[in-house]
Amino acid sequence: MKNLSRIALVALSLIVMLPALSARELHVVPQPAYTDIAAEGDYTVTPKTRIVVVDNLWNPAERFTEDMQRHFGTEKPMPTAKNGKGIKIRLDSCIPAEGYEMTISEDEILIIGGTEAGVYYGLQTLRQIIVTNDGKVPYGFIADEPTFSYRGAHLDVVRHFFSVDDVKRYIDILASHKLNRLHWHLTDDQGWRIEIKAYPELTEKGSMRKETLIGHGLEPKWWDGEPYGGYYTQEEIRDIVDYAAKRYVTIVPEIEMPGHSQAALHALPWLGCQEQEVDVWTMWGVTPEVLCAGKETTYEYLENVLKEVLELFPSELIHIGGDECPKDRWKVCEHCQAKMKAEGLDNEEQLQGYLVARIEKFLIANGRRMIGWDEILDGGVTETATVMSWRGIEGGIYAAERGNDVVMTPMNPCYFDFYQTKSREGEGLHIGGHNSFEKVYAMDPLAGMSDDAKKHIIGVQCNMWSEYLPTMARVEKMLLPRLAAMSEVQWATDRRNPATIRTRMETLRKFYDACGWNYTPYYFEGRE
Ligand code: TNX
Repeated sequence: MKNLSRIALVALSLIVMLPALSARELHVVPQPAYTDIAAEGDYTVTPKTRIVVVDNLWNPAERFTEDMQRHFGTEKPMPTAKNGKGIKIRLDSCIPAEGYEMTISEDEILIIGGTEAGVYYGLQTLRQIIVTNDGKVPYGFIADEPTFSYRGAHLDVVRHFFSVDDVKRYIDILASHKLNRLHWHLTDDQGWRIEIKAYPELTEKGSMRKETLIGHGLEPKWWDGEPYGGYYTQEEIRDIVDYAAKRYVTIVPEIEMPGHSQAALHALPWLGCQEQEVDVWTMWGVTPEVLCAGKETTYEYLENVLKEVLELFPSELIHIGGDECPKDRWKVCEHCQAKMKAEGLDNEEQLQGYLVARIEKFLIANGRRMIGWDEILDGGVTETATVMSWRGIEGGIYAAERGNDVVMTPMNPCYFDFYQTKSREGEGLHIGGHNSFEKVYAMDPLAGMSDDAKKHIIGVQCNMWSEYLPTMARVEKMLLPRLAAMSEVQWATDRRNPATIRTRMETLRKFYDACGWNYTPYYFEGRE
C-alpha cells in the first residue's frame, strides 16, 4: 500500500511536471531556426518595460509600442530611450538581412537584427510570446532567419473593393506573420481601382459596375441590381505604400494587360481592336474583350499608366498580369494582324509575347523588373522576366530550370479563395476547390526541380481572389489560420515542425483572439 501510494505520488508529480517542462518549449509560428530555452526563469514584460533603441531603430520600436498598446490597453506603454535596461534593439551586419538573434536574460531582452526588418521580426516573435504568455518571456536564446526573400500574399480589390483601413488591417496581419510582400491586384474586368491622372476616365467610368453577380452565375443568373465600385486616389495609395513600408512590406502593384482589361475598355474604348463599347463586366471568369496589341496607341497608354504606377510604388518588381487573354479579337483585327506581319510573328500567342517583352523593356529602362502570371511563358518569355506560377508548379519549374526567377503560387494549395474543408459545411458560398490548412502546410515549393533551379525560386505566395468575399471580415476568415501554415512554408520551409504545429497553433489562436482578428475554427476542430 505504502509503495503504491509512493508510485502514485511519483506519477502524479511527473504529470504535474510534464506540462511545466513542455511549457518551456517556445510556441511560436513560424518555427524559429534555433531555440535554446532555459529550464526556468522568465523576464516579465510590463507596460513600464523600457525599449532601448540603438542604431536609430525608432521605426521598429514605434511599431512594437503600438502593438503593445493594443495588448496592454494602457496609453503609451513602454517608453523608448537611448540607454538603460529593458528590451534593447540594435543592428549587426553579420546577421542575415532579415534575420535576428534574441537573448533573454535576467538583465534584459536583447534583439540584434541584420537590418531594421530583422529587428522587426525579432519583435514580432517577442510579441507572440508576450501576448500569449502573460508577458513572461522564458530565459534563453533564439536565432532566426527566413528561407525565402519573397514572402507574399495577394489581395484582389477589384471583384470587391476594400477601404484604406481594410487594406491596412490586411497588411498588419501579413506583417505579424513575417510576410514581406503584398501583391495588390488593382485592375481587372470588373473595375479599375487606381487613380491615373493621365486618364481620369479610368476611375471616373471604369471604377463602377452596374451590379454584382449573386451566386455562381449558373442558369438562371442573378444580379443584385446595385451599382458597385470604388477606387484609391494617388494620395491614398501613397499612404498605404508608406504604411506597408513601415511594416517592412513592399507592395507589388498589378496592372493587368492585355487581358482582364474590360473596365479600362469601358473607360477608353479606343484601347480595343474594334473600339467596341463594352460595360464594366458583371460576370466572373474570362472575357474575350482585351486590349488591342496592334495599335501603337495601346503601348503609349500602357507606358503612361505605368509611369504613374512607378511614381507611386518603389517596388523593384512590377506585376503586369498577362494571364487569361483570349485571342478571338486579335485574330480578326487588322491592327493586330499587321503588327504580327511587321514583327515576323507566327501567331497570336507570339503577339502577346511581343507585348509583354516590350513592356518589360520599358520597366527595365526605368530601373524595375517585370513579373507576370505563368501565361507569359506561352508566348516565349525573356530571360529576365520573373514568373508567378499559378496554374500548377510545372510552369514555375520550367521557368526556374531556364534560369528565370519564380514565385510559386500554384492554385492548389495557394488559392485562399478555395474552400477550407471537404464537407464545406458552414463555409458559405465560395468559388470552389479545397485547400485546407493541412494542404497548405504540406506544400513543398522546391519539389521536382534541379538544385540549380531551386536557386531561382525566390518565394511563395497565397492569393486572395475576392469574387465571393464582399467584406474584410470574410477575407480574414479565408486568410486565417491558413496564413500561419503559409508563413511557416515561406519562412521556415526546411524546419517545419509537423509534430508541434497543432500545439503552436493553439497558442497562436490566443494571439489571434487578442488581436481581434477573424479566423475560421475548422482546423482547430480537426476538420480538414
Ligand atoms: C483565376 S489566377 C484568375 C482570377 C480569378 C481566380 C479565381 C489568375 C491569374 N486568374 O482572375 O479571380 O482564378 O480563383
